[in-house]
Amino acid sequence: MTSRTGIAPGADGELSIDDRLALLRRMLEIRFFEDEVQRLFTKGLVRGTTHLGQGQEAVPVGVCAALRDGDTMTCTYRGHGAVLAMGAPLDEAFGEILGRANGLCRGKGGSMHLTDLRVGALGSYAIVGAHLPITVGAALAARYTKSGAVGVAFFGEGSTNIGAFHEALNLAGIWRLPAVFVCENNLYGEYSPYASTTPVDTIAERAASYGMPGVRIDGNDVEQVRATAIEAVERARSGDGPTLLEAMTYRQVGHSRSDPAKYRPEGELEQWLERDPIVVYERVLSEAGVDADALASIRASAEEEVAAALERAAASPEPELGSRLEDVYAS
Ligand SMILES: Cc1ncc(C[n+]2csc(CCOP(=O)(O)OP(=O)(O)O)c2C)c(N)n1
Ligand SMILES: [Mg+2]
Repeated sequence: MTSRTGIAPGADGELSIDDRLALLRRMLEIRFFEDEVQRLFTKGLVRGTTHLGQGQEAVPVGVCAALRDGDTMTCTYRGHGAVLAMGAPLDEAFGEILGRANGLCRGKGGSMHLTDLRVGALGSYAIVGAHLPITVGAALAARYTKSGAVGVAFFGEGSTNIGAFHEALNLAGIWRLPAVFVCENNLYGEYSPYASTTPVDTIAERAASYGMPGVRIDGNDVEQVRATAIEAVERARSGDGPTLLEAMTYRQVGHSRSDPAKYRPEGELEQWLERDPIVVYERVLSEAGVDADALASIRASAEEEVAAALERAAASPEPELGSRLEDVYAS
């Protein structure tokens, strides 16, 4: 069975060059997708808001490469990368953001609510922390039905100051549920730097309160993310309980929409741009013998695929008026 990124899950051995190129390719698709969303937003074609994650791609791509069919994932409003890393089609993701009928939620959810049950993406949630108990529920369901599935939740470091985080980890810890909690520590919660809101040095150490391992990793190193996620996923699948991963990363853009991120100290962005996960990985692959032409052609074909997906989404009609009463229910 192949993972969500198209490479063998849980393969302990060295990644083949093809596997490594698949990881790079998925990161590039997500990057080009989000660059395009930013352009669409500036042109006034996106209703509502957007929260982009350029610079954080290695976290969802590395983690989802450790998952297999049947596993589930929940994420936040900054979740385009996670949903695409699970394998949601690019054109339907664009369609959702543009409010088109071909959208993942038929155009009713928008950027903050990308969902694709076909690939185990149980939803993107705008309420900070709200999805962690949902992943606990998915993990409990997996235990109850003996499906062998693992539930993953992605969230920011700011979310670990909210009650739902603590309740979710407590329950998952006491019941040793098959869950992996992935904190994308991008150093800011909206406009507040980490140290101004969080009284512990690391998020990983919060795991101790809930009887699970907490591991801090370089979230801009896709292979390190994948390797750590494989261990956590295997631990969960084999009945040994949940893990809290803290992936250190950086959002290269503002919190949302047109936030220019003026609150960041001078030079910080430039330092992190040098550690851009895609640039870093291209260098790793180049040192491993992949030639510059091959890397350039992967870039070009990812860019083309994203452009073609956008064209298909833009050609999709707006939802019919009558569809507003579909997918809603009252009991
Ligand atoms: C319960 C709740 N409180 C406040 C907000 C407003 N809010 C939106 S994003 C955000 C910051 C979250 O930061 P973090 O968890 O670090 O995630 P990041 O945005 O950095 O990915 C806040 C406070 C919200 N959406 N929900
Ligand atoms: Mg944050």
